[in-house]
Formats: sequence, C-alpha cells, structure tokens
Amino acid sequence: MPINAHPDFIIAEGEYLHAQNLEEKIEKLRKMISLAPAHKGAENLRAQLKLRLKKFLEKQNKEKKSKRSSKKGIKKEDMQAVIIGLSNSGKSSLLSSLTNVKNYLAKTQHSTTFPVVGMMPYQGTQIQLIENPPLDSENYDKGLTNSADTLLILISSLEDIKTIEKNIEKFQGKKIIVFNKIDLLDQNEKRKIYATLQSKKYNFVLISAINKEGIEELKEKIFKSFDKIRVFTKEPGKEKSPKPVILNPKSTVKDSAEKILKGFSSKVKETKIWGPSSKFPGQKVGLNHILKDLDVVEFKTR
Ligand SMILES: Nc1nc2c(ncn2[C@@H]2O[C@H](COP(=O)(O)OP(=O)(O)O)[C@@H](O)[C@H]2O)c(=O)[nH]1
Ligand SMILES: [Mg+2]
Repeated sequence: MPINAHPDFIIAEGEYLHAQNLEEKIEKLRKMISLAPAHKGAENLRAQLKLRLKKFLEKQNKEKKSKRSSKKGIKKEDMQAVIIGLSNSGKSSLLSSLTNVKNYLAKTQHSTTFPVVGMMPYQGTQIQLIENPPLDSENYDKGLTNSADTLLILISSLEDIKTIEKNIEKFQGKKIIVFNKIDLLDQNEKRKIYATLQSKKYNFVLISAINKEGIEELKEKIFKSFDKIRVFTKEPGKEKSPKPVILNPKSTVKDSAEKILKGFSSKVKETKIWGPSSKFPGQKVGLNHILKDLDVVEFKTR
C-alpha cells in the first residue's frame, strides 16, 4: 500500500540515515515520527519507528549509566596505593613526582576535589597510585582508602599522625608513614623526627617531594608493601617479556600461565625456568613448581 509520505518526512528520513551518533539518530527519528503520515495505511510504519526509538532510548540510557559508574569506580590494578593526608601536606606534589601525572600541580592550585590516578613504573612493574582528596574535606573518599592495598600517610608534622589514624581505623592493609617537606628542616630536626617514628615502630620514610630526597627509598617501600613477586615469562627462542606478571608469594608455574591467559596452562607442554627458584638455568619443571621473585619461565606449547 502506498504510504504517501510528506516530502519533509522523506528529508527527515535522509537525515536519519546519515546521523553520526546515537543522540543525532534519536533526534532525527523523533522528527520522522512527528512527520509520519497519520492515515491508517501507515500504521505499521509508525509502530516500527516508535519501537526503534524505544530501543535507541534504552541504549542511550545504558550508555549513560556505564559512563557514570566508570567515572566514579576506579579500576583497581594488581598493586594499588592510596595517598592520604591533610590539605597542603604535599599529596599532589608527591603524585606528580612519582607518576605519569604531569603538570598536574599547575592545574590544581586549589585542593583536589576528586581522586586522581597515576601509574608509577617500578622495575618493570606498574603501581597504581591514587591521591585521595584531603582528609579534612568533604571530598575525601573513605571507601577508596579502605579498599587500598597500601596507604601512604603523608604528613608534614608529627601531630598529623593522630588526626589521620582516627580516620582509618577500619583499614586492614599496609601503612607507610611518609614525612614530607624535609627540605625545610635542619639535620637536628630530621634526626628527632626519625628517632620518634622509629621508636613507634612505624614503617616510615622521610622525603621531600620538591627536591626528591628519599623518593627512591619510598618507591622501594611501596613495592615491598604489596608482598608480590615478579615473574618474567617467555616463549622458546625469544626474549623474556619486558613486563613481569605480578603474583602472590608461593605462586606456581600454573598460576603464572593462568595470569597471562585464562586456560593457558592446559596448553603448556613443557616449562623451563631460570632464576632464583631454579636449581640450574633452564631447569625443566612441572606446573606445580613454586616460583620466586624475578624468576623467568619459558612456556613451550607445542
Ligand atoms: N618545601 C616543600 N614544599 C612542598 C613539598 N611538597 C609540597 N610542597 C608545597 O606544599 C604546598 C601544598 O602542596 P600540594 O602538593 O598541593 O599539597 P596537597 O594539598 O596535599 O595536594 C605547595 O605549595 C607545595 O609546593 C616539599 O617537599 N617541600
Ligand atoms: Mg592536592
């Protein structure tokens, strides 16, 4: 049956067909619906268009939702440390001196109102570092602190520790007290702070985010806090991968294969090993062999 559509409808349909994205499609589809012929013969057409619009709106809704949650939820990496502290303790300065987050201070003259994520390279691994907004602000994210593997408690005076510890009673992971701004202190003051922190048996380090004093020691402490091992994998006749897989202590060869790819261990025909857990370089081992930090594992799959 001829539909006898109005020329405006034909134009709208053309625009619809050329729409570049979902928003535009929805807009043009609405226009088509408003211009669709009203007579009985076009009933089917109108129903089809409305159904299509409904589907597009559902899709749009889904996309909006996932965008919202990905903004808020930070994907947790294998090793994650969260920097917490009062405002002006130097959190942003520390984050930018440890990670790929650059020119970041210039942009955040005022205190940070949302968690900022950076990646810190450390001996072939990538450690996720997140600056939590100041503990003394409404933007502070308690959930982020509690789910961290390690907390970097950034202070610039010993009194800060008490204030901060009151707020992290629920936290179960490792803590590193990071005393910042030691470039402003003389030797005597530094010695006193060192002695006090040591007497309290804290895991601590004295740093300056500005002149980088203590930064290497801090990086090492951060990596060690995760209590992870690094295992390099390789294929026969090739170089080892530059990036190690990160595993828990006492992980097996099988764990390392599964970390590369789920189900991979079932494809492995033979495994050789170099490094701390091997009796000699290139030792053949089974899937249950227990790995050590800095081992190299070779998987033969055929
Ligand atoms: N002297 C000195 N000043 C620092 C150091 N780290 C940060 N600051 C200064 O402290 C102020 C607050 O630093 P910022 O990183 O924004 O602190 P945040 O509020 O904790 O993120 C800025 O003026 C920084 O330049 C440091 O190691 N030494
Ligand atoms: Mg900041």
